[in-house]
Amino acid sequence: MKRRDFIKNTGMAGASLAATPSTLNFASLNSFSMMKNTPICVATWNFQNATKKAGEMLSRGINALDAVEEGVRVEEANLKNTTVGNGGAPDRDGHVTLDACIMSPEGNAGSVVYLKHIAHPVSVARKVMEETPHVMLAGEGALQFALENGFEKVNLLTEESEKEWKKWLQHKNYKPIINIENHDTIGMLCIDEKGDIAGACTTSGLSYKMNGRVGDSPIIGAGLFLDNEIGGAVATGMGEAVMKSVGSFLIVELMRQGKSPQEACETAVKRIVKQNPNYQDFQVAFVALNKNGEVGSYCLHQGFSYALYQNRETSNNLSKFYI
Ligand code: SD4
Repeated sequence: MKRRDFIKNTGMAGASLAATPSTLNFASLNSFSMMKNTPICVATWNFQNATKKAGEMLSRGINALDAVEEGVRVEEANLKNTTVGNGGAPDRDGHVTLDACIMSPEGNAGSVVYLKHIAHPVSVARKVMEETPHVMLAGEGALQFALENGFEKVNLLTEESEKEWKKWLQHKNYKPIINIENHDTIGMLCIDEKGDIAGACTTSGLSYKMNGRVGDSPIIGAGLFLDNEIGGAVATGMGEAVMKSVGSFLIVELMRQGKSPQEACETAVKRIVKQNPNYQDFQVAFVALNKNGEVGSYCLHQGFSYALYQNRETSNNLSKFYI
């Protein structure tokens, strides 16, 4: 008998087993198989166009990995979103450089950092995952790989973003404080009809960042992490704080130990507060989804929301916050 069949056949009996790490997984899977509210797609911020796209694909029976890639591509293509993909704000020297990553239910991962001229970095990350022996490609090499794989070279700096950058150049006030107004990174988690989880995260990073700066979003464990037996987490906000706490990995490991997605997100934000005396000055936010389809979210400053597709409907949901 296959493990999955065994799990199905044991029904709720498995859920009452003592909560050792290995039996926890059985418990999660058991209750998942009894759930009615999948598929689910959740994303940072009010990106309902993206969750709708991915959610509707999931509702048609498409797998989580394909859905999550297509979902975040909606924001990569959105020229009005100045922190993701095409139309993203440049660094202080005028280069638009993109970071993205993707993870599959099998635990595979692909990532690109400091990628220029390519409108859909998440799809390049997926190719890295599927067609190379590596996890991450950076800069020139990532661009070369993208072009060799048929991605089109485009100018990502829109007239609007260039205008804003030129305004910024007049005072060059470089204090990469992230607040509610200039957040827009999309991190997304999908759980498909089979109960498999995939995730992606894509951004142009902090506006007017130093040339060469890479944030948390393409770093597996920081901007995104998932374990198909437990759940997943995504981050947005000040990447440096998320990287120093390996936030998404932390949340998945806390869920493995039995915390709910909500409790795990709260613990991760409080860890960041403890590590950063200047926590008043920046925003971080996490969204997590467990194998049972439970969603949690927590942010440092009030104002973060997440988009959710569930029961074939999309909604915007205000996150709980620390201050
Ligand atoms: C970064 N975490 O590069 C990203 C920024 C972000 O909405 O989330 N912006 O640090």
